[in-house]
Amino acid sequence: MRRRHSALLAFLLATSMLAAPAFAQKLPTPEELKAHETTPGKRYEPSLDVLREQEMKKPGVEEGIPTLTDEEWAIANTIYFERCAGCHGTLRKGATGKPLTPDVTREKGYEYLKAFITYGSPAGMPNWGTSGELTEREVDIMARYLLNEPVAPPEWGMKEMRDSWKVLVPVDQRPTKPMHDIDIDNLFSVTLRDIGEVALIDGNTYEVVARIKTGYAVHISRFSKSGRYLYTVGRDGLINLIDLWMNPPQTVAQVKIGIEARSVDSSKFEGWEDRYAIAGAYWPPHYVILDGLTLEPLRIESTRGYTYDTEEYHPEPRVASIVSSHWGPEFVVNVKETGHILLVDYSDINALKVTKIESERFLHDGGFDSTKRYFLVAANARNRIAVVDLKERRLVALIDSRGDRPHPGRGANFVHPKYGPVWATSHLGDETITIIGTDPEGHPEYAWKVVQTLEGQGGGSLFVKTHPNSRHLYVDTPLNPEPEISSSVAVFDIDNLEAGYEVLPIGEWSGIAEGQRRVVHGEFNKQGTEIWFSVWNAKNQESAIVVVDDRTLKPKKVIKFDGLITPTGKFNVYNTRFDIY
Ligand code: DHE
Repeated sequence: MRRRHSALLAFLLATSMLAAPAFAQKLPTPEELKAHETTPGKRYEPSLDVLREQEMKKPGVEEGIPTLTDEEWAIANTIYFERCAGCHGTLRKGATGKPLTPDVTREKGYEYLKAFITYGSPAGMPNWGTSGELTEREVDIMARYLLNEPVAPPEWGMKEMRDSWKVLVPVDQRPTKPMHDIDIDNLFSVTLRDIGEVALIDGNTYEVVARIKTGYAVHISRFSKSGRYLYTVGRDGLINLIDLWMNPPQTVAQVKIGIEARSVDSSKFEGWEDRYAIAGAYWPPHYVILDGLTLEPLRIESTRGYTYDTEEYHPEPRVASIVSSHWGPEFVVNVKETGHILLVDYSDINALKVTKIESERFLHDGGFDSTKRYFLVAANARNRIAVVDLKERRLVALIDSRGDRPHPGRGANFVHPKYGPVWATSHLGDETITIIGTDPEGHPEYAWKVVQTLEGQGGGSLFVKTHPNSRHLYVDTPLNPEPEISSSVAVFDIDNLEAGYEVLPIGEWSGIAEGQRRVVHGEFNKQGTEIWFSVWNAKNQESAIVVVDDRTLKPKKVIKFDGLITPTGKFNVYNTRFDIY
């Protein structure tokens, strides 16, 4: 313990956090140690756990630079891509975190790096050592790793994509009508994260219709405008095209569009329904336009370029959320690190027109307002919401979200009794739920302003949800450190928001006693009468989906089946297809 404290003192002095030399005589107080702890919200950064599996060549020996054995090198790469690259960048050139290139790290030196990794910093670096997440040996390995030259992960271009592309059932061999009588519009595609599958569950009978092998840890499911096709994206960049007309529904095409990916969608503008798909990658930093019916990769566009504000070159701007405009033949592509919202016109992909809208850095997730004319996206590390008008194709507002790290998912649209149509988001870092006016015509005085904030159960929220047929606003908190909060959701009565929230103990309702029981991602059925929540436990523990009756706020059904492992996102065909949320 004493050794740790003296290393911390050296570190605090080196980082000028302690000004008075007299203070250096004392050991840090518990409050000072506490200030270096990092909240769960700040840990919610990309984990590049597919890149961590790539073999990356060890750099050559350099005089005066500590070396690593092959075993240590492999450990360091795994840790770096899993825990560090999200903030410091795949190439160590910086993202939300500082650059860790050798010119920087060698100047700081081994002792400094070791202390920094051990204790973290109030600016957001987690205290990996004192939290027990990294052992002393691992901290030592990481400090030496950072003194060495960074590795460059492989690129993934058209050749690799085409080599990975498979059409399993050609278009002319697919059915011409649905081959079953399932209510396709009320199906839910449920991510079974850690086993690389989605389960299709019938929203009327709660029966599992199919379990389909997909990429690893499917991040989202999106449906074609016709409702026939389901597109999934794995973290490993594998896109599956699933034909819901087949009996049972099955994958008809696949392509791997990159090494780390999170987003996919398909063309929705009138006349272009189901024609194209688009997928965005974290690594390599690019988006790809695909044939909507076969997934043939047609066009790759890099996002490498300059930040919107300081115009510095960024070598790896990740593609975050993508939505498909209903107002024109355009995809809306959000580029995280440079802060550009791209409107990619797909009407002629051989002469691609891209409108580059400057907004804010660190764009992440977002959704439409109720008219679908406006798209609202969180620049989460900047606590702002950018609003784009897809009719006039311009930025209309940048709004301070009034909380720490907005995380809307797609957000929640409802008609507020006083402010008219509004959109809501919760936050990762605190309990704030922010409500923004979205009706410039009917309620111009409230449009693009924060009209109200509510207090939810606490930080660690990922998703809010409601439905046009519901008068409830649901707020999850799966990343909250308190088990009672992470295993329950808060629900507000939209007609009486001031009354505060009611807590739904979803984890308890699931009947599961063991594990962390994180309750995540509410999704309504087609009718808007039920909302489904995942009870997300560890891979070796029992998980469940709890269906809540929206009218009574009581549990209606607990879905469990063999293989219901790590359920996370759930996507109802009808609501996702028409962007109803
Ligand atoms: Fe997500 C949406 C990225 C962690 C479940 N997540 C998104 C989107 C992005 C993203 C860019 C928007 C996609 C779109 O609309 O096109 N998510 C990231 C990350 O970078 C992050 C922080 C860390 C990582 O390495 O992935 C992350 N996400 C998580 C989780 O830990 C969750 C809970 C479980 C998991 O799969 O890892 C999770 N993210 C989701 C879900 C959505 C999502 C369910 C879709 C919400 C919706 O309703 O549309």
